[in-house]
Amino acid sequence: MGIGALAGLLVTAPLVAILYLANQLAGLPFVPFDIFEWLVRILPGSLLTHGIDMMVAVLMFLHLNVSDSAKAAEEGSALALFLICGVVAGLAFYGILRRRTAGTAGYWPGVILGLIAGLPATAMSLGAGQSATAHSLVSGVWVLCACLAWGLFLNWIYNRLAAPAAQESSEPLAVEKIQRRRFLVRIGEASAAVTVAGAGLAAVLGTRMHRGAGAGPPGPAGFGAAPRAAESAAEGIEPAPGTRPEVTPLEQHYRIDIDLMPPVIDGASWTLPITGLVDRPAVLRVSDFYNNTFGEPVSRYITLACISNPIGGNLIGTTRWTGVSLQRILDQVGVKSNARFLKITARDGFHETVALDLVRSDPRIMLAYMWDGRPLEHKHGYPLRIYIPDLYGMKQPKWITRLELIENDEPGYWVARGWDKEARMKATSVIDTVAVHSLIEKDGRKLVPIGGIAHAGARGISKVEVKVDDGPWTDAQLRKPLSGTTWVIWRYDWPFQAGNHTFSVRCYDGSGQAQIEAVNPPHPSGATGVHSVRKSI
Ligand SMILES: Nc1nc2c(c(=O)[nH]1)N[C@H]1C(S)=C(S)[C@@H](COP(=O)(O)O)O[C@H]1N2
Ligand SMILES: [Mo]
Repeated sequence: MGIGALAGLLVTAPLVAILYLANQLAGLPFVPFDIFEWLVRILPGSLLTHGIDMMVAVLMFLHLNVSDSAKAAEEGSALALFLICGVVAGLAFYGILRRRTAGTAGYWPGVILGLIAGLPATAMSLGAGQSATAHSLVSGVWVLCACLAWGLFLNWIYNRLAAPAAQESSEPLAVEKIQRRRFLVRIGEASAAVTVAGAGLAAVLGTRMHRGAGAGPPGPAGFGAAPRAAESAAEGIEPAPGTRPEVTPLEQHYRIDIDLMPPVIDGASWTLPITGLVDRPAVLRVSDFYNNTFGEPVSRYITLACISNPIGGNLIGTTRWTGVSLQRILDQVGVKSNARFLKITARDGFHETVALDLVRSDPRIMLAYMWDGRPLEHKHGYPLRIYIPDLYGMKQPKWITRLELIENDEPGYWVARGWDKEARMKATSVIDTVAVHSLIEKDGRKLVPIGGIAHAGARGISKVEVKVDDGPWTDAQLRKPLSGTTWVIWRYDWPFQAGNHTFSVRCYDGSGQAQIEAVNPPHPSGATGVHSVRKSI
């Protein structure tokens, strides 16, 4: 039995490497990721939620940056799952063959195994998978052939191991055992060699091919620089040393989506049909946005946060968004009087529905095509995503491919999976730094700068308070935010006292509403609770 599992592993590992190499070189499907994505889409929401919570908790526990490691952890899970499937398949295959046949049964079992694994794998790759850029016929044939080869190899190893026992071997038993062991060692070596060489080659060639292409897609030739944001730049107090940057560098901005590999959309052939209950159905193109078909675009600093962000987590970031007010675009197509909702569909199957009443009441709701003055990066939604103030990211599709005006509400992707229907951002505040090494002297007193961010969606922040140990809540200073839709940087200069201390922070939104101090996990409505930091000074 153990042999079956081992053979499964030895045959599946090189398969992963070869699939990866073909993916990097020819854009053929990377089946382990495709299967994982397929699973993510069909699993019940509650299970996924626990999975996500657990992953975030483990990463935070390991002090890994959640925004960097979340995708890596998912990729690791996808690979592990695929290998486990290979091991189980090997186990089952050998178990069945041993029971059914004395000796070998030729290669039919391998072909059947290849088909049993290959047909669903092909379907998942072509259906849910986004790893491939090659033609789907080529992709399908490739996956099927790869799975057949995998089944045949397993079969071959079985035959080699089973054969001597069946043909009344002339060799003494001990010799036979040694021969089998030697054979397994050779297979192990070959498997390791192919795996390492394939993965290594893919890594080298893959990065070479993608370098130069840069992180982001090219904008249409000659698009102008994005206009500066209308709002004034932040000013006032200096952030305490160690406070996160007020504008998140793009490469540090978190990424969350249901995809292991983000959809890569070709801007030249992308179209955006606006259909349903409209007077004049339209089809927009990338050039409509860059050529200002809808008039001057708007730029605005915006803080985006994920509803899965734990208290003090990294799934939050601020950058300058450029886009067109959705009101303007809807005015162009003429919304029929019975239309009450806008359904937004994305390339990856993600979708969300927005009430038209909300769109009419808020001209800031925009279709955004640039971040930080450049076309959206592929992973952040190129060519188009929506911005809806005050709501968590789960309500705001990237990679938009269709807008449809409809009469009745439909739950969005995550709403249908048990998350909050409103998904209004919770007020939250975080201590980024207790800057013990940047003591300042004021009026003969030593002060420790403490600082961080406070955020309450588009409601703004009116007050931040800091508490040390069991002392009183004391007002922090607020820096003028970059806009009404970003976090606010706060600072509190604390009179130095040696010892072991607990620092806590809480905030109030623009209307004076205090943040919720009761501890709640991210699911289903966004985390609440006070962020605290312990430090011995
Ligand atoms: N098409 C699509 N859009 C999506 C998602 C997705 O999975 N698919 N995830 C949403 C979630 S949950 C968040 S938090 C934001 C994150 O945007 P970012 O990855 O650009 O930071 O994208 C939102 N838009
Ligand atoms: Mo999210």
